[in-house]
Amino acid sequence: MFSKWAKRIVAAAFVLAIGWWVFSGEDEERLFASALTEADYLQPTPLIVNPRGRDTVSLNGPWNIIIDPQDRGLPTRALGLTLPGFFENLQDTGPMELVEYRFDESEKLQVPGDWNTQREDLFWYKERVWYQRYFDVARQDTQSYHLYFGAAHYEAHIAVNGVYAGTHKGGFTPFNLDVTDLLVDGQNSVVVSVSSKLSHGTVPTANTDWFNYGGLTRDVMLVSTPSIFIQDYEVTLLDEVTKDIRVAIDLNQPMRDVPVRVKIAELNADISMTTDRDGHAEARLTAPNAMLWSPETPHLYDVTLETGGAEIQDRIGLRTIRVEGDRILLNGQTVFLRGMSAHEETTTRYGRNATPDDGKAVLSLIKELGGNYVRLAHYPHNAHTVKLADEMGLMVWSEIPVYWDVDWHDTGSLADARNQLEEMITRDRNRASVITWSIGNETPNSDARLSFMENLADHARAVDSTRPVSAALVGDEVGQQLGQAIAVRALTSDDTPEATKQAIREFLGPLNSWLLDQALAWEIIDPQAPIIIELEDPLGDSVDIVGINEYIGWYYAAFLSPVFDIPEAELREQMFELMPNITLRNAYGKPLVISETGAGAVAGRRDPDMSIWSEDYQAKVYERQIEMLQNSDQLAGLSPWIIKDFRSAMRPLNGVQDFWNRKGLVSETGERKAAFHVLKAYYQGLAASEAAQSEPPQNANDELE
Ligand code: GCB
Repeated sequence: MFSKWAKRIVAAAFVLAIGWWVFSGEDEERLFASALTEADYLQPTPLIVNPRGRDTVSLNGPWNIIIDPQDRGLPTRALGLTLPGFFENLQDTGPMELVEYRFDESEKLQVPGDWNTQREDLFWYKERVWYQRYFDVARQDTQSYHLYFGAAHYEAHIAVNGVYAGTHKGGFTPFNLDVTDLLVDGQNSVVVSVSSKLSHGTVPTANTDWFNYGGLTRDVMLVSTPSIFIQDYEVTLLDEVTKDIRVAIDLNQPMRDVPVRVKIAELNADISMTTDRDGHAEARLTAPNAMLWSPETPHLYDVTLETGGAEIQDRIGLRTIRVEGDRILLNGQTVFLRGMSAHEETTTRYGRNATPDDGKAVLSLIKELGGNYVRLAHYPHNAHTVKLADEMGLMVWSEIPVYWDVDWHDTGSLADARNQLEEMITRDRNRASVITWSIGNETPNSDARLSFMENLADHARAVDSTRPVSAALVGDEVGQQLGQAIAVRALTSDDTPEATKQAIREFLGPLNSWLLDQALAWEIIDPQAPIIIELEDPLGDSVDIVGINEYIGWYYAAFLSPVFDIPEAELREQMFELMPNITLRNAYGKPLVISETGAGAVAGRRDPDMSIWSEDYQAKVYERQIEMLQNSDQLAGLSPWIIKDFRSAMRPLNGVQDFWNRKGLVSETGERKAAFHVLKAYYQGLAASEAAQSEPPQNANDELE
């Protein structure tokens, strides 16, 4: 019927059509490239404050998982089609259906919990894991439903009943998604894909001296609210003398004339207010008998907030915190921070803290030391821990993971850091224990970094104007000036071998060497004079509390030894000798907090010869530090590094570290090292003398005696 040529033409057209269908739209794309690009990401809905004080159902427990190191479960584009990937939680319904994954009957992981310590083969795993579980909902039309994640490290994509619902970046802050329209009455399925991979563009980057455990590391819950509800609220003591309190709420929508009631029963406060057109309401009250929160009296008030028949319960402490000159004032009184730094790891489990008890074990160690303060490094810790700090009476430094070198030029990194900062503050602004928001740790000085960090400082103040902003500075000046002091001493000592003097002169270069000689000849430099180390990092000018990380007694010697050609042992000895003569200060007249100092020690290793890694050496560093810090008038507190040995991929030294950073005062299993007792004696002594000073005399005669 058709000619041979006609058949050929039809066949060719058919092949071309198929080819067009297969490759259309894919000129620029890789086969099986993810169809979920950053441009398509749906952002979480604004953060709901205090979900645990509302109507919630826990989604903790075992979740089904699929390990996906090649991201194959993400929606992909192939053959001109967009394939939904594992979000769909597809079930094969017959023997002829090809579905190459299955959540049902898969392996399980506990949520909350990191994957690294739940399965040996996932210990070093950083790529993608898919989580899935079912949950029942008795859906009510009047209610809104929100999936709340305490944290997912680092990036999470979420789908409900097969529909992609949102993405969150940042491994230590909470987020929630409004899933009202996606839920059905009865059984629902949620799928979460979590990737723990960090890169140059993430905050933090992959370069961290701590272990970034992956997965759904904190509580997951379904929060149910009316359609109009209180999204956020603040109860703040404005003045410690008048005891004026500000109560403010924000609805989830800009809606006027919505009645809201706030009760603080113990203060006989029962406030009724109505929202303005922005959905905001606020009121002031004066409570002359209010008891102020402090580490000694960590009193919390039961607060109930109510609108539309839905109640929120919270327990809130009342206190003021501010900086005046180089002092930190809690409730108008100078307070000295007797603290410790802590990572979010405990002695009672390997891995990331997941439960309130985990956090409690860490905070209890700091209480045992006689501490009143904890630096929660280097990222926001679990909400449970901060609540416990409220209850146990520990002041908190809360930090975002802007650590070492993030990409200062990348607007994406800045947006990410700002978002983590805002989520941290929003979550915890009602926690009396939190006295400062830290915008980062050891960020090296440059113009780009300064404008990045100033942006964060401004943002912190815009979100919360009631707390000082801080940062832990790397303190380049410490190493430099210590090196200088050691060089001057060596050059002026008759005991220094000529070869060493030569090495130091070579390091200084001919000009500096000549200048130094002149300065010594004119007695402008006195080799025996006290050493004043002043921090001039310009970031110090932008924050309210200047944190400095200094490791005098531990680092520096190893760096200086090859440069000066002086044996490390000798340099360590010199550091110890110099320490009582060193004064640390900042150029800005602000409160100075030693945000880190310390030394490594293997628990149980004792050595009267003071070799490094012994408990004895670590204890000596603590003793000298305590002595040295008495010289600093600006000193407002300290949080040595660190309460407990913690996991770090950066610490491989076998037989000593074995991937643990050993600067803990206790080992990973809780053995107290000698330095623990040194610091305990110091802190308990300080606490006792503070208590004695603040105690009113029994009667007038007592005072005279
Ligand atoms: C630091 C860092 C901290 C490290 C610590 C150390 O300065 O801020 O993250 O773990 O030193 O052990 O060297």
